[in-house]
Amino acid sequence: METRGIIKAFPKVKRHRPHEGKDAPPVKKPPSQPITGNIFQGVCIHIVPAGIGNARCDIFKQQIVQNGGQVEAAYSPRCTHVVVDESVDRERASRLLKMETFPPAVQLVKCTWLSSCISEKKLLSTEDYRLHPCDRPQDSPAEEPKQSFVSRIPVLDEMQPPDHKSALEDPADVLPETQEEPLEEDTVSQNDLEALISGVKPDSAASPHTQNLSEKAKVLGKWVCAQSSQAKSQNHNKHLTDKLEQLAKAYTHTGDKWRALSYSKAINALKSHPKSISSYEEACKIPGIGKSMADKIMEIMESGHLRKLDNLGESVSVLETFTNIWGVGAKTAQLWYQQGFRTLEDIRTKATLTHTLRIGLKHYDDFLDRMPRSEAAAIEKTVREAAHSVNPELLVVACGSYRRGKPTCGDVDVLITHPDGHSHKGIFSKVLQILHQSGFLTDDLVSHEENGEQKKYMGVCVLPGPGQRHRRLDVIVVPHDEFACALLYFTGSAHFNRSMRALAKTKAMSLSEHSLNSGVVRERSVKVVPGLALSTPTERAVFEHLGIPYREPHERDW
Ligand code: 8GT
Ligand code: MN
Ligand code: MN
Repeated sequence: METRGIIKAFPKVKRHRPHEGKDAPPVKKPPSQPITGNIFQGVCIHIVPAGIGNARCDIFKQQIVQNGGQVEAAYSPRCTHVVVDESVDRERASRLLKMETFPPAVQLVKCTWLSSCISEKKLLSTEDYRLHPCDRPQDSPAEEPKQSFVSRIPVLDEMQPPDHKSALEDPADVLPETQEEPLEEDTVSQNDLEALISGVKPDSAASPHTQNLSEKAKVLGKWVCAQSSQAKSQNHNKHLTDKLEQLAKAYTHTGDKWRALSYSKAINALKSHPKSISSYEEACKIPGIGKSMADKIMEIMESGHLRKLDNLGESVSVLETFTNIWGVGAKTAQLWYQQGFRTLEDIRTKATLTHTLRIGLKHYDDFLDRMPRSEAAAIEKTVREAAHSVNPELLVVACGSYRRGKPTCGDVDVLITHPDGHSHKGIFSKVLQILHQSGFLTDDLVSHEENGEQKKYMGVCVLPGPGQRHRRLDVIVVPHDEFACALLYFTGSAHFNRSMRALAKTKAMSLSEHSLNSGVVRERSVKVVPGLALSTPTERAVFEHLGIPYREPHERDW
């Protein structure tokens, strides 16, 4: 059996990594063991049960009292704090409490403040949790002020406090019975959401197709990479997912990654649900769908519409226009928005542009247009012929969405290797030179990225003949002993890959585009022992090492 040594760290280009380089916002939930102390000393709290639920209210009350605080069954002048569900805005709080105004001394806060105090074992400032007069309800689009979505936009996510997620959490996430979810390969925050489950709940009565699974299969049922994405090909809830996808997209453009990921998790769950959702209760039972999401589902079911979509405001479409430029992320788009830019013309004439962004702008329309498979095949063939003119033994494979069998492709991802293990060396620039000389490659975005022993090119190509559009092309050259892992990585989907890496992590393994290592030691999610590479001559070997059934590329389209 072949083993290899330590794998080098490698740079990543434009990989979508929420909160890169920052501590993940902590997931807050009340501790399972009751804690005692005095964190609520001198504090008198009234909890408005609406939306929180009696069971959860009782737990909160118990924890307040056990920690030296007082609980008032109804609002009284003794109250220092009034706690409401995430879904309740100030207006609704007034109605529930039958009070026009609140004395300034009383703090009207969301219940995440309470759960955060309990989990952090200290009385936290209410600043980030307070309900302001114009506050936006988290769960009640019906009551949402028109401005609210827009008002968040100018805030760069990098500027937000590390625990800003707390105010955004789905209430379901802080329920005591919330289960720990499998963790990501290299981050422990928002990616966790994505790494997870398709919505196939192993022990769910609502999922008859999972009822007879063995224990092992039940555990695997949590993992996207252990499921065939075909499960969602028969989407029984398209009327719901179409609307939610629009909202998820808006959150992506505004840089609200946490919400965007929550939505993407719920959308996957709905798509793979075996039937059309017919009730609020049914929606709530699906893992990945909390109360606020279930409310939105109900709104679409009942009205055929999601009012939140009407209130997105100008900034969302402007940010979308900007992030659609290749190389522009939410951060740059927000910066431009703050600088007063509103159109592509503004960007062309007023923004400071790098070489890459100029190319992105130049081919703006072409890059947005997904190409048919046949065109992707013609592009792959062009690259293959150039490679074979250098060395006819080179293996050339189109990966990405093309290999997953998608009818259209956003770009073409071509992987090149040589079976003898060394003749891949030196071919990278030769192949690209041929493609440049023939006029096939028109612009370089990243002309040469080294990633360990792998080399990557990102650029723009055009097929010969009239009326052809410019297309994005990625070319990757890898050593043959990394071929299977590279193939897996570049085939994706990105969501599938995250799931597989997360699964590897639970087995003291580590999966990258280079190798699958075992015997990995992590301390607080940081790799301290890189382990040794396992033999992975084929993609199938990777699945086997991980103990999951092999999935064909078209089954990896999560
Ligand atoms: P597409 O049709 O939109 O191109 O869909 P795709 O083919 O699945 O996406 P891609 O962005 O071309 O990425 C293909 C694979 O390459 C992904 O599965 C991912 O693992 C890997 N990958 C990179 N670089 C990047 C990157 O910068 N962003 C993303 N999202 N994935 C990347 O190698
Ligand atoms: Mn692609
Ligand atoms: Mn690509």
